[in-house]
Amino acid sequence: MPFELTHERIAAENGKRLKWLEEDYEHLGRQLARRGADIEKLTERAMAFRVAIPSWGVGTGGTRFARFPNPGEPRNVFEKIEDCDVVFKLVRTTPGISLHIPWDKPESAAELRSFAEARGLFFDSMNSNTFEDQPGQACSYKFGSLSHTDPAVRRQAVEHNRECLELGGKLGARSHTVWVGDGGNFPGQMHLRKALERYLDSMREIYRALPQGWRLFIEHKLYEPAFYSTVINDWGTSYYCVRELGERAFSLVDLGHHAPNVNIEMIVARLIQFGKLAGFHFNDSKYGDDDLDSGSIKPFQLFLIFNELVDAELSRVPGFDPAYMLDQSHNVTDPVESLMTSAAELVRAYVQAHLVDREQLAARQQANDALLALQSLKQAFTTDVEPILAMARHRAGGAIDPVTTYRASGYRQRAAQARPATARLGAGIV
Ligand code: LRH
Ligand code: MN
Repeated sequence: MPFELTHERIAAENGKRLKWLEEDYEHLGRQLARRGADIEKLTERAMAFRVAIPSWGVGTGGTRFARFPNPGEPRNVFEKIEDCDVVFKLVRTTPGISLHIPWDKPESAAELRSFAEARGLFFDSMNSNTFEDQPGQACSYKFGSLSHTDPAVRRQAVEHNRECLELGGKLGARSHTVWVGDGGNFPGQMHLRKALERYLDSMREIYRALPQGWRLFIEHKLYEPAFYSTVINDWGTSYYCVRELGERAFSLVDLGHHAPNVNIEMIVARLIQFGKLAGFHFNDSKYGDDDLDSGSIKPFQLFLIFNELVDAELSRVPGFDPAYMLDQSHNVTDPVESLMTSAAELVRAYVQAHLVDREQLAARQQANDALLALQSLKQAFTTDVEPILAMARHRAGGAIDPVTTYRASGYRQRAAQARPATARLGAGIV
């Protein structure tokens, strides 16, 4: 591959910033020590944090109105992995890639697997797609897929999910995420209870096909593409289904899939308590499923979600093993830059959540001292942990300043030369 982001380039850029980082790190270390926190432990936690990259996130996203492709768009799954590799090289927390089928269906699974593993990357959760029709497809998903009234359509959708499991097995994946857009646009269009029954019957077949050691994730969503009723519309319905399916089925929380102002950290606490939290599709939103960059709109909500996750981690909740993934649509930024900064925002929320003095918080909760209980959280959230995040990246061989290093590398410009634009204009999320 002609244009590669070299470790030498990263080291050169780091060299310009290391002295300042060491000063800031040492100063923060003293501040945190006064609060009884060990900066080295926090840096180790930051280095150990992992979040998967969505393959569909390295291309430019769009809306139903338009999509404005970036220069050097990845044109196939291999070029998507090249761009995921750049993100991993610079932030060091994203070795996992979540594929979407058939968008990423390879000629040879073995070739794709070795291409990724040669770069220290692996395949995280698989994602099926029964929300759009493929050329030559026998049955249309216009009126649904796993919950469709026509058993032939349901069979086709189940078969597609089985193919995803089989391909994922060859790629080394260990989980499968099922999101369906099934729903209705008009009252009366669907029988609400029967639709869910049909969906569950289809999911039971998919669950039966789950390879040894795999987990099955159900992703709920309030609305879109259906605008009146959605079969798997909220966490309660998802939770009921994963309980029905069995011990290897879990509920995945996409942050953008809730009505405005829903208390998502409380849904997370419930799913943790019920032992059914699959993990996350992290993003942010102001109104609907906007798929904006994580931490860009509601950073305090992101912190409060990680506060629940860290509390569960520290209290060793049995079976607590959430899968972290980004699921964003980068319509106006360079996707590589958005993925790097979003991955960093997750580590920030995670490290800040580890700064919460949980003994102090528990005492204040026990005493019903509402104001100081909030202060226990706010002190952690308002602590600038950037020196820890940068030092963790540096020690892991990444960039102290990922975006500046990426821009200095000229990767995007060189990608544009090497990847003549074939990207179709038009609309749509990818
Ligand atoms: C649905 C969703 C789902 C993916 C798709 C790309 O809105 O969040 O996770 O399959 O986006
Ligand atoms: Mn999602």
